[in-house]
Amino acid sequence: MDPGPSFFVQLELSRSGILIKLQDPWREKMKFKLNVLLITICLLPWGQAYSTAPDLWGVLEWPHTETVQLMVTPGGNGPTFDEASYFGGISADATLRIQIWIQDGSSPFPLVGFPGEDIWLEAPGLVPCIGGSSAEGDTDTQGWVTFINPLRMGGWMDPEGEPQSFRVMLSGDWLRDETGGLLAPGMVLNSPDINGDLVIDLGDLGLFATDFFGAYNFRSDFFWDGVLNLADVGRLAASFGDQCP
Ligand SMILES: [Ca+2]
Ligand SMILES: [Ca+2]
Repeated sequence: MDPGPSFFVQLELSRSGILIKLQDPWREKMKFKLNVLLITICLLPWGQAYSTAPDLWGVLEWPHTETVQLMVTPGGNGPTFDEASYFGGISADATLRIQIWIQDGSSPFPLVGFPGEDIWLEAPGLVPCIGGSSAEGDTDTQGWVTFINPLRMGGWMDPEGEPQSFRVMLSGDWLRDETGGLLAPGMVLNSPDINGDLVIDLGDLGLFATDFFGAYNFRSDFFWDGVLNLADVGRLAASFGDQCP
């Protein structure tokens, strides 16, 4: 009785992938076609695995131990990062430098030329214009990006809210450091666009008046000193009418 064709399957592990050999001693033609297909699959390099799921991590240069406040506006007419302040209106250079690394086996190397538009800052309560909180340039030859120019955003963060809620994002995921910790500069942001509709107008003036004549609220404390007075009124007035470019 004819036992029919029998197949052998052989697996080989190599740097270029897993080689699967299917052998059929009776059907040489089919074996050839299968081998062409399988060898084509095997030629895909291992390295392509991280092009879809890269192991990226970052380093945040952040020397501050106190929380830093930064006022933002939709039109980008707020202070620069190096004009930020600690509580009390004390000047603080909050220039944000971030270095991004890619892990290839045991040896990491800087992620060079990564698009700045895919690196951004976000927190609950903040509303960016399109691209308004992204890094302006791509990562440099050492993997660094810098945030120094005004963000284009409205809304506000609650300083009493979740710690580390102001985070660095990379392609939609939280960027973490080598040990898995969040990259979260200790900053709180507010904006004369209090209601976060990306234009500073009478709607915001009404909310500001509510805080000014009522209970203190951080959202209106643009000159961050715990009181609402002419310094805050001045910042609101200076940005009235501001909107996304
Ligand atoms: Ca508004
Ligand atoms: Ca104030």
